[in-house]
Amino acid sequence: MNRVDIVPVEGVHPEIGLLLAMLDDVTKKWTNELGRVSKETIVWQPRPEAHSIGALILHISDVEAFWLHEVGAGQPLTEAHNLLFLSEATQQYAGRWPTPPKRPLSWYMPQHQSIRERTREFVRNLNDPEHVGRYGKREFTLRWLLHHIISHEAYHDGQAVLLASLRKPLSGQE
Ligand code: NI
Repeated sequence: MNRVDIVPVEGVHPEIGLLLAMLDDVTKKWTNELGRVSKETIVWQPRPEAHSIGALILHISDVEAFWLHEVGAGQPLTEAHNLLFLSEATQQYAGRWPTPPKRPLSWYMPQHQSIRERTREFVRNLNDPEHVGRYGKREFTLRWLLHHIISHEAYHDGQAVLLASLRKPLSGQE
């Protein structure tokens, strides 16, 4: 019998290790499922101001940096970060998504990876699920912040995979 498990990252608090392992597992699954997509597919929006794969990758990364780097680790995001990740141009609750840069996936994924590397560093250093970050009038535990980023990425990654599938020709058709 093969056992299926999620193996916590070692060398940190067990809850932190489990959440870090879950976060990387989510990323691995959707990036595998997305596969290779062209620049044209990355910037494609099914209607004006709609989601695109490119804007979704930037948004997933940006939200991770906001909650874990700024709120969790107390490292404010820079203006350069906000411009690169289209933070202000992305108005997801108003249903407005910007047209992302026409760049290959080999440009987009390292943006996500660089955010993830800083996340790992910050979270490993904090290494306390009860650590509290403040935003507005609320306090957020590091445990909740990691949970939130895992579910946020899982929520948006399926949208990126769906957009890629909408661009593929139906089988038997050109
Ligand atoms: Ni979002």
